[in-house]
Amino acid sequence: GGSERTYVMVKPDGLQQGLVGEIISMFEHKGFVLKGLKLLQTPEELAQNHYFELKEKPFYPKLVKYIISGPVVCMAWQGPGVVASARKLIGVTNPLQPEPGTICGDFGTEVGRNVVHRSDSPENGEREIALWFKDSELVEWEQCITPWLWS
Ligand code: DAT
Ligand code: MG
Repeated sequence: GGSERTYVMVKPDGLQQGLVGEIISMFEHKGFVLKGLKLLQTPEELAQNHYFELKEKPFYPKLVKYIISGPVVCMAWQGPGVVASARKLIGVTNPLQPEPGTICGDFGTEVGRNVVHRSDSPENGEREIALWFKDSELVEWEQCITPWLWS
């Protein structure tokens, strides 16, 4: 429904490539509502917690090291179908199988440098937003254009 939320995070390589503005614009232009936004140097424990499902994978240590290698930009976006839309707009996980016109397809290089994270399900969206944001960092507000964008 309209209150669906996803967690989007520009990864350290995305910041180095100057893609923060472009990624924010993409979600704004699609009529989604920004509910949380911050620049963060990620504590190692938070990175480990975010990727806990991948703990046993051989690439896990490298993945955690990469996420804490520089600042990230954390965002919570809300709107109808935002989880699936974010997956489509950002593209598949592996930039070596690029989907043209997506952030990951156009700007990512390899699976370990894929520019931006997006939640893979509404459940993980809520889990990740709760993990990366304090309640006080999530803002309740109404975007006045919403009734014109969504019927
Ligand atoms: P997604 O973020 O699309 O849900 P995932 O949960 O499978 O994908 O993986 C999370 C991150 O882990 C992904 O952004 C990059 C890294 N990763 C996944 N598979 C990998 C692999 N085979 N080698 C290196 N890194 C990998
Ligand atoms: Mg995943």
